[in-house]
Amino acid sequence: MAPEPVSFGKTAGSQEPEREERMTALLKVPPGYRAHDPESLRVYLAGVPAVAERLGGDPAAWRIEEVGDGNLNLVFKVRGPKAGAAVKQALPYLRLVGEGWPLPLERAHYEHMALTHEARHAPGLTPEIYHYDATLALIAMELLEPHIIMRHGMIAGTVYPKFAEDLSTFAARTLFFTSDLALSAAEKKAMIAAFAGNTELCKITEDLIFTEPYMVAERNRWTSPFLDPHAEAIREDGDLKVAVSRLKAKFMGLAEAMLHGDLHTGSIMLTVEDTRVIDPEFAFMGPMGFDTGAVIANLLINYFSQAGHEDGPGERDAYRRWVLEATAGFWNGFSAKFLKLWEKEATGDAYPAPLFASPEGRLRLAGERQAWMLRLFADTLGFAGAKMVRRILGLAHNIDLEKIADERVRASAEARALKLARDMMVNTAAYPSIEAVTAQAERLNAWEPKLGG
Ligand code: SR1
Ligand code: MG
Repeated sequence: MAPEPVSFGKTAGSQEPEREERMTALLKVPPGYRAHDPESLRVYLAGVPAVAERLGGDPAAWRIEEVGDGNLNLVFKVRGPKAGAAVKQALPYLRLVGEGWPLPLERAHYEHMALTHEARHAPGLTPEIYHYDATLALIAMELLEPHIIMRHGMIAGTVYPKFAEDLSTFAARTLFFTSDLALSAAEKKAMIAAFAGNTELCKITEDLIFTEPYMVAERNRWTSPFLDPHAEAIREDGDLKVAVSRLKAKFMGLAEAMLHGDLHTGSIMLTVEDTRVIDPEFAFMGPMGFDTGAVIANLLINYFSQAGHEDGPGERDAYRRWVLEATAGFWNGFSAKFLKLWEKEATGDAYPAPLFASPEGRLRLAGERQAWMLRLFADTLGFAGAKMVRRILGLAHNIDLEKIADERVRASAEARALKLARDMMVNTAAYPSIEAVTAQAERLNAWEPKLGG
C-alpha cells in the first residue's frame, strides 16, 4: 500500500505546532512595509534621488509595469525618459502559492548582500544596484535590456557564444574569493554568521530538492501517467536515497563558500554579447558544487528537452551540440580559472604557504589542488543530478520541459534526464570528466524509455 502523502511543513523531524507559530509570525510584516503596485511604486521612487535622477523627467510620465513571472517576488520594470530600472520586492509569502506559504522578507537582505559580494568578485556579471530599502524588502537595479532569461532563449534555440566563458568566470571568482582559500579564518566566519539567518530559503531547498522527490509528498507532481514507472522507481531506490541524503548533509553542513544558491538558467539574463547573473536570494555559505551543479543540471535538462522544441527530428541537432559544448565549456573553464586563482591569489588561511614552500611541498600542493578539483567535480555531478530530479518529480518544474505539449514526448525527455541524473548521483565515479557526462547524455538521448499509461 502506498504511504500517506506528507504535506507541507511535515517533513521528517519538524514540529508542526512550532512551525505553525513560525509561519504566522513570518506573515506579519514590519511597520512601514507595503507590497507596492505600479502607482504606489511611482510615488515611492519619486522620493529616491538615486533612482529618480537616473529615470529622469516627470515621475507622472514614467511607465511602470509589474512583470514578475518567478516563483517568489514582485518585479517591476520602470522606464523614464533618460533610462530604466528594475525593481524587485519580496512579498511576505511565496508568490507561486500565496499566503499559505509564508516566506521571510529578509530574503531581500540576503539577496542584496550576495549581489554586493558578487559584484565585487565578478565585476560586470551582475546587475548594478541603484538602491536598497530593507523595510520594504526592495532592491532597485539596472534594467537589463535587451537581455532575456536564458531559459527562454534556450527553448527558442539561441546560441550564446559568451555564456560558458562568463558563467565559468562568475562561478570561479565568487566561489574562490568567498572560500578559506582567499579569506582569513575570521573573515570566513563573519560571512558564515552574516548568511546564517537565511534558513527558510535553505529549508525550501532541503525539502524540495533533497527530500520530497524521493518519497510520496503532496507537493510532488510529474507527467502522469506516462512517467509513473520512473517516479516510482526513484521512490524505491535505496542507493539513490543514500546518495541524495549524503548530498543533503553536505548542503546543510559544508560552509565552503558563498553560494548564489539558485544558479539555474532562470537566474541568468543575457544577450549574445553580455551575461548577467540575477536573483541570489537563496545565497548562503554552502558547498561549492551546489552552484556549479545547478548550472550543469539546467543545461542538461534543456538538452533533453530539445526533442519537444524542434520542428522535425534532428532539426535541433546543431543546437544540442552547442548545449553540450557549453556544458563542457562551463565546467572546464570553471576548473581552469579556479585552479589559476588558487595558484595566484591564495590569500586565505587554508593550505598555509610555509607548509608548501619547498620544491617537494610545491609538488604536493599542485597534487592537492587536482585532488580538490576531482572532489568538487564529484560534488558537482551529485548536486546536478539532484537538481534534475527535483525539476521533474518535485514541486517546481522547468519550462524547458513543461512547455512540451505532447506529454509522451515530454515524459520520454524526462525519463532520459532522470536516468542520467540517477547515474550521476549513484555512480559518480563512472564520470571522470565532463566529457564523460556529455557523451552519456548523447547516448541516453537515443534511448527509448518505457512509459506508463
Ligand atoms: C517554492 S520555490 C521553488 C523554487 O523556485 C526557486 O527558483 C528555487 O529554485 C526554489 O526551489
Ligand atoms: Mg529566482
